[in-house]
Amino acid sequence: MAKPKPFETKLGAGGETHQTVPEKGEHSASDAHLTTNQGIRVSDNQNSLKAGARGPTLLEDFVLREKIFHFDHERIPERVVHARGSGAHGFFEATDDISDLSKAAVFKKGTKTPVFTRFSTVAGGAGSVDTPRDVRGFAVKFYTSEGNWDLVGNNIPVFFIQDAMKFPDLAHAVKMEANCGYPQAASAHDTFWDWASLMPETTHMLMWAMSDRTIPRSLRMIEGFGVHTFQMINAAGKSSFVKFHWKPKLGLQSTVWDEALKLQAADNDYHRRDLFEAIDAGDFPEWELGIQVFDRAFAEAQPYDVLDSTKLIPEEDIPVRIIGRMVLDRNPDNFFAETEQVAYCASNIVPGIDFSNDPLLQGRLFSYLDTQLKRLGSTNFHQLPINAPKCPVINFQRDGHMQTAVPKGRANYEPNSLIDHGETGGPRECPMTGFESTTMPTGDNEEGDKLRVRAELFADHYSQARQFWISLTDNERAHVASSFTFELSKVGQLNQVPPRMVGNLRNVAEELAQRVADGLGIELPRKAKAAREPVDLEPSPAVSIQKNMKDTLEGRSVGILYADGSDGAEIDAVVAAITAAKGKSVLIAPKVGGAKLADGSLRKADGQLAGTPSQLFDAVAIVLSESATALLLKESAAIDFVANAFVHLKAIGANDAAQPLLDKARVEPDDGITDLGNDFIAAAKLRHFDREPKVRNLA
Ligand code: HDE
Repeated sequence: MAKPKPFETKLGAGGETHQTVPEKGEHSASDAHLTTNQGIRVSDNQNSLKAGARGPTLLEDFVLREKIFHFDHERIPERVVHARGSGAHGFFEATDDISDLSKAAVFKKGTKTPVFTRFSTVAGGAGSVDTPRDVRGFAVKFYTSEGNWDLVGNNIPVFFIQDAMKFPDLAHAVKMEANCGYPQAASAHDTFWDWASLMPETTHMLMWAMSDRTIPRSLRMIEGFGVHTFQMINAAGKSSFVKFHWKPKLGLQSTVWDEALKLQAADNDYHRRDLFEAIDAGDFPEWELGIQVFDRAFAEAQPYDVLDSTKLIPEEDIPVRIIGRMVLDRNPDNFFAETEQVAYCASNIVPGIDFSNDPLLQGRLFSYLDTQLKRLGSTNFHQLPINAPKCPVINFQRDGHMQTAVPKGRANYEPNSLIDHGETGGPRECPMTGFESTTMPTGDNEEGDKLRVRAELFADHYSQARQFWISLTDNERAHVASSFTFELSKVGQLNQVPPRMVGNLRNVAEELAQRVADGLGIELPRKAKAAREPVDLEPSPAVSIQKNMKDTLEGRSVGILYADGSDGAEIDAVVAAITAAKGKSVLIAPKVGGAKLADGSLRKADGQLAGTPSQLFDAVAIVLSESATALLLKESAAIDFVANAFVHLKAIGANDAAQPLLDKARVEPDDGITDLGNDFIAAAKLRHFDREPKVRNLA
């Protein structure tokens, strides 16, 4: 008699179900019929069963009841934070030998590991907009040969709080207000700033949150950070501390605030669409994975605590060593099944990586597993195809809601003598290769006393916030000051909050505090007493976006406005130049169908002017005839198209005939305003921050 086998699942085991609807052209005669979930063919999917043509609907109608029953339960609770997100499949490839640091198979040079990555905003609900001022989640599930590793990070290297105890307070304060249910997806309101101004430890993160990092141009152009200090463990059991970094191949790029606001109006799904369309078109977004590696001696020599998530390690002190790359090359087939049901757990870790004693990380280790039970409704959520490891899963956990596997035999306990362990080995623990928590102490509480305290250096809330401020360009500093001013101006009822916040900012930079106070029209308040006096650190240019931007059109798009009478050759030349520079062209005409060119031919448009404003693009080209220009001078959408491109600091290339439109839009000459030749392509690769003082009061 065959011996019973232990329970084993593989990714996709439950995936190909009878409910899979074939793609077009894949139908066979037998699957071209609708059925109920019990497989019964449906004869009529238009009409419910009634007692007479005008009579009441009958309870007997199991087809109707099943259809509506399923519909009624189609939503699961949205994530309590990070509800709105976009995901994609891809792979991670280890490109460097780091066996001296980690024994994890995922890091073995040349190894390719499938991943599923989900980007998210934090505060808004699942149906909110893509471009609010907000931190972006950057969560990667690595389906490694040794089990799933989830690196659940953000696009900012530090966090608001130091201890998990404060997380529910942070989330409650930032999300829509408890009584009225607004604002959605915005931190600019009373409760957030009330809380933040009372929590000086948020200051460093607030500096990042008020910077252009939180209004990214594209999810393909953000960095990612593991935030906490982690450990890597090599085959000899040696531990090293690491911080994880994702660096986008397309470089960092943000929008300006007015543009981010206008993007919300133009396209709620701007980032989701951008990611999906890029992958669909074969322009696969790519990031390098880097690590900062350090030891205990380094950690102990720093003026901050490496276990404090409100602190970073300047890249100038420990350069980021690149150890691999991630390419996202496949869109999800089904948003719900994959992007919605993916369940990241900060506690998912593999041998060769380990946690640290960061008290924020420690709290996360429980939270994610717990939340998945609420969201997905079952302890068997790991069996969903998007969550299932791609290596064997063998254990004696059984039963539970929606158990989709059918474990065979009597053996559901360990140890047992029911299973033949033979050569293949049995489901026993594996001391040699299994995950072992490192025994190396990582904190300073090696005696193990139970204490509700924070380590001493956690009390420095301002030094790195100050370092961030002095590391930015003048424009970036102006943006931070304006963001604080804007956000605090939205504090409606709590008059004590803006001065309290500005009092905290005086510990960061007097100049910043003064600018915000002036912007708010308040007296400079008393400086808040720092829990620990900040120290002056060297600037860290790595934190600036503008100092690290890439001069490229790759991944960027150019909107080309044309109209009746435009010269086809001129359009073609611009499109060719953009394509050669690896950019994308989008043709926009005043009418939906397109426009009749000078030679009488019709050129189809990709978008109509009124619905395709310039905030959707990185640069614009205006190719018009004199007569079309004259008509467009009376068209506000055309004037806005040019004027917004100008104030959003984008390159504008125009032919001579279009000049009156530029004049009407109050475009002033600078390096970003060109004809349609090569100068335009060079200008289109950049944002023209030098222009900013002309279009915005940067005081
Ligand atoms: Fe999260 N976080 N978090 N978080 N987080 C969640 O898990 C939580 C923290 C992050 O695309 C939730 O599945 C606690 C830091 C991302 O599905 C929840 C604490 C960082 C995502 C949760 C933190 C993050 C989440 C909500 C403090 C950056 C989205 C739904 C102890 C390093 C993942 C869910 C996705 C999601 C709890 C702090 C990043 C409730 C308790 C720090 C990217 O479990």
